[in-house]
Amino acid sequence: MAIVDTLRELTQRVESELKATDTSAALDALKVKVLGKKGELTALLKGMGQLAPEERPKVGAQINEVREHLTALMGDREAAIKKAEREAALKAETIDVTEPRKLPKVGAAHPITLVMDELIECFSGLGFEVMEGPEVELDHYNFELMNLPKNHPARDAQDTFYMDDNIVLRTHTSPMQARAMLTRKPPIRIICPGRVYRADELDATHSPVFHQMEGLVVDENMSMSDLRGTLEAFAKKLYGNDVSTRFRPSFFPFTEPSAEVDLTCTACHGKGCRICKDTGWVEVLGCGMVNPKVLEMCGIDSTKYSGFAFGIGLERIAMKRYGITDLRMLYEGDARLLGQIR
Ligand code: 2U9
Repeated sequence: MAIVDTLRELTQRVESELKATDTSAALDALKVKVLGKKGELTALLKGMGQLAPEERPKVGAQINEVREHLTALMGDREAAIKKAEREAALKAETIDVTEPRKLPKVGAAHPITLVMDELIECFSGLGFEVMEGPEVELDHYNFELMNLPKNHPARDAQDTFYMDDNIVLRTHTSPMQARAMLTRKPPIRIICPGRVYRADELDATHSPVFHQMEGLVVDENMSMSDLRGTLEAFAKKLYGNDVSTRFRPSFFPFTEPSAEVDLTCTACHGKGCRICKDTGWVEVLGCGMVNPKVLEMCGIDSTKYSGFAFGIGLERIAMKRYGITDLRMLYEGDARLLGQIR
């Protein structure tokens, strides 16, 4: 084949191959194949030795013309491919800043913890100090010092978890307060929040583990009016100024006199509704003047000092506050319930 025909055929083939080339890598390969040191055009130049000397300048010029033509075409193709590749990369890397982000799952404090923190806040503001103590207690602190002697029904195995004859799971946080009286001097102003245990079956209103916060004040001249004032201030801090307290006589072995305390029903503001069974009041806590026998057993001179104490069930407050109707819901750890309460 005459070299002119070879050049034409090569030009046409490379032009059509170039059209089909759409990546930088394929283009580089084509460049090497055609224009490279061992490429087709170089081979043609090298083959010129076989031509008659007078033909060489003409054919050399033709080869160079084709080289320039193909080099220019490849340059154009390279620019087009680079542009397309850059656009594709930009498209692939585009971030839609308006797309709603996936929210991380955020944990929340448990309703009991929320209530406990709020009560601690209230009583801290009233000058109380928080004291915590062991959940596994000596019978002596849990019962004996609380004026619950050996034959008391609360000490029955049906009501209390015994580890052995002398060790129980505390049935209230009172033993901590006994420890405080035995180790400190009045004035004592403490709250003891924490877990307590009773041998009850779990149902909608009972649980073998629940939470309390008990408070104790021991000082000179403490009277029922100090107790009332303290609990009235607490109620108003917790539920607002239009809430009042109502005291009804009651009995506890560790307090004398004792009372149950109702607060104005916050659902109906005292008018009467389903929640307060049309009474306008909701029972919230128990309290009383510390029994002088308890003071004496805990090493406090009951002729010089008097005291008052109260006990608040945290589950009851949490259930009322968050509209939870079954106690068990507080212990099931169901994120559908817990996620709604912050
Ligand atoms: C000492 C002396 C007396 C704590 C008191 C109550 C009344 C009371 C209940 C409330 C709801 C238990 O969790 S509950 O079921 N408690 O009614 N608690 S007086 O009296 C004390 C505490 C410590 C040294």
